[in-house]
Amino acid sequence: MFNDTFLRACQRDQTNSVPVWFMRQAGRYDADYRAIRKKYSLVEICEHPDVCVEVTKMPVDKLGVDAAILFSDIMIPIGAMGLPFVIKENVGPVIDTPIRHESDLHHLHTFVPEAALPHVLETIRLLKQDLSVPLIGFMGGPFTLASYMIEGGPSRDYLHTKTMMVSRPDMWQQLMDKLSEMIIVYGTAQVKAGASALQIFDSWVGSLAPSDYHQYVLPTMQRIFGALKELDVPLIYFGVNTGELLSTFAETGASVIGVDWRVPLTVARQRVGDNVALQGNFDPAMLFAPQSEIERRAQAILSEGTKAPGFIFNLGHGVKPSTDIAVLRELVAYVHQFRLTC
Ligand code: 1CP
Repeated sequence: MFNDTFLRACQRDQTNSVPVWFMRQAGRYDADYRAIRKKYSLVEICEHPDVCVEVTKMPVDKLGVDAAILFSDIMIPIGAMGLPFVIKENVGPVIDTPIRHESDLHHLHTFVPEAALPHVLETIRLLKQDLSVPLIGFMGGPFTLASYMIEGGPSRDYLHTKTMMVSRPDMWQQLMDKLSEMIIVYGTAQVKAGASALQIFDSWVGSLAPSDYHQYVLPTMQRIFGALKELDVPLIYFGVNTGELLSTFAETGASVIGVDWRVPLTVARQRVGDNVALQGNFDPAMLFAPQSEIERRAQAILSEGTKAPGFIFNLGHGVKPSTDIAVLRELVAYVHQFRLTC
């Protein structure tokens, strides 16, 4: 039987239980996953649909979550746009030839998903036949992708990125346009192949002041969500440290807004209004707390989150690789036994 609780909560419909999934739920915390990673790199997993299907399904089978998220990375389409990257162990994506000059932008190709990433779409088609829960497709957000492309890797202060944004707004906009085009066609291709929802990970956009977000990013997000809305699937928008941006996030056209643990859900609800669902916001570091403390915090999130229709339990950011798989399993069971009173 197909479990549609996650989709119903995204649409703010009534559900019998609160759906739960975890960002970065692919099993870095799991020995079976680590065994696969010994044989294949991250990119190689994505290039082998049979392996990619197995890895995507693992958390559904092992944890009992209500949604699967495609195993991939936000940088995969960037490589396919002609900007090569490598994933460095314990660092993240690294680009040797970052975008710094106008001519660097001209090297980026138009992204045609079926031609560039046929194996990703094949993986989604296989998953569609196989899964008993909805599949979430995803893309990076334009600011977050731009930050890797301009900095050349992870950054603390996004100096090159912010400098380009304010001193070369023309170049910044060209990059935003190229990325929004990629995000729209890639999201569309993922849904056509079988994804039931899309999440945009704009993980690092919370580094911007609200006025800068409004001026340099919001129009691009409105263009993206405006186009993706035609697909008629839930559109989730998430970033870290975005408390002060939440009211503006409600103007992007996203139908679900992800919240991290720094903002209480009642405050988040006031900021986003009643026309969107909320997703979050358990602090992933608190998965290392004693079981009773984990349950106390989960209970608080559940009672705050369910005050209005449309709540999906998640972490406030990704699962840490050293998390105990049993703790994740127990947390899923705890969320599922919570009964909605509203
Ligand atoms: O090779 C490896 O195993 C390295 C670890 C790894 C993995 C498993 C990376 C490198 N990416 C991924 C897969 C990945 N990335 C998924 C698949 C599903 C899952 O793990 O459940 C997803 C959803 C992502 C998304 C992603 N990649 C984000 C957004 C979410 C977030 O964590 O904020 C970001 C920012 C990236 C970039 C990235 N890729 C990898 C790392 C370590 C990072 C972050 C680097 C940084 O801190 O800047």
